[in-house]
Amino acid sequence: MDVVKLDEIQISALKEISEAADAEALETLRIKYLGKKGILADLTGSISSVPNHQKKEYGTKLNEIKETILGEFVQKGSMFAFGIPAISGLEKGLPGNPPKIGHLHVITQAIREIVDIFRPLGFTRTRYPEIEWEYFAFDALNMDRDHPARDEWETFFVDAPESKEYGKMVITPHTSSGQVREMLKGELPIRMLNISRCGRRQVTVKHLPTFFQFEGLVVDEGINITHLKGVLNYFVKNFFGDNREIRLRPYDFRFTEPSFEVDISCDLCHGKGCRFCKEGWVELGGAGMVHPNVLKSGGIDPEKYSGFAFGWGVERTYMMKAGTQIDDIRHIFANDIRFLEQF
Ligand code: FA5
Repeated sequence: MDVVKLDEIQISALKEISEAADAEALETLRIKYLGKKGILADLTGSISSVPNHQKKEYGTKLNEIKETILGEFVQKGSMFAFGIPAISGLEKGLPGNPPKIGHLHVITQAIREIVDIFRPLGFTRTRYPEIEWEYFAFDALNMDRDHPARDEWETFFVDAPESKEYGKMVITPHTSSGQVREMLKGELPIRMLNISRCGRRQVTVKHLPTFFQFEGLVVDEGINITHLKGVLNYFVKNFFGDNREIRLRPYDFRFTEPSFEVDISCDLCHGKGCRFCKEGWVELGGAGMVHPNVLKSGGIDPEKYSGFAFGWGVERTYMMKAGTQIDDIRHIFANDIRFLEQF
């Protein structure tokens, strides 16, 4: 038996298969060629009689023929059974269909970028609970139980037993809840970057019921307002580029004194005013020097130490990056792939 003979067997097998009139005829042919005592089994058995120097070539050829004939049986069988050719895995020359590869959600990308910008300044990323006690969200931040400023946070309350010490359970309305938790760790100096999910009873083009904030907190000896301004400027230049402007507006957060709201010129309308920003500026978040009462809640001596803090919305901050053109914050978590794959 030589290799030329193998070719002839393949030709006649393919011809017979193509002429098979029905499934029964095809099965007879299958037994003839591929059955236990079929032609190909015979040829495999006779390999011992092939001269040694031809054994390798013979074996390879025989395997190829088996594969080809088997493929033809599958195709023809599929035509008889389903009226369509089988999806063949045998066309080795064709390029495959590459699997679709996704990418990180735009907010995950933004969070990673924010962390990377703050890391060289010594900020370490932390994350504090999304379900929080009123105490850390408000009381410890210089807002007593009945203080009217709490209303601004439009808080979701959790239907759970109240704690005598810590009050009601809430969905944390801001990352500032992590400030006193961080101080209570008792490690000074502090350079915290707390990025966590927050919740508020708000839905508009600028507000989501659940969103992310990133909160910086620095506590050390001799920290003053120039450090705060320096860090904010450093972040803004790195995140938005040199050409964007920020402005600080005096504000009255209870946990910082003095306090500011930080605005950035709107990239959608370049400061002219649009449906998103209305007057050319968009609020990114708050900032200020940590109030002495907050340091005291965290067991830190305000005579010796001082600090600054800032808390900004991740989505709002990302939306104000040049060229993102997102004019409604609600698109970000609507999970529409057509929207998300742009970023
Ligand atoms: C605060 O939450 C303060 N804790 C910020 C702060 C931290 C001040 C440290 C001083 C020191 P405010 O409520 O303004 O402040 O929210 C801060 C930012 O979070 C907003 O400017 C906005 O960017 C974002 N934000 C607030 N509510 C929403 C919301 N519902 N949807 C999306 N982003 C929001």
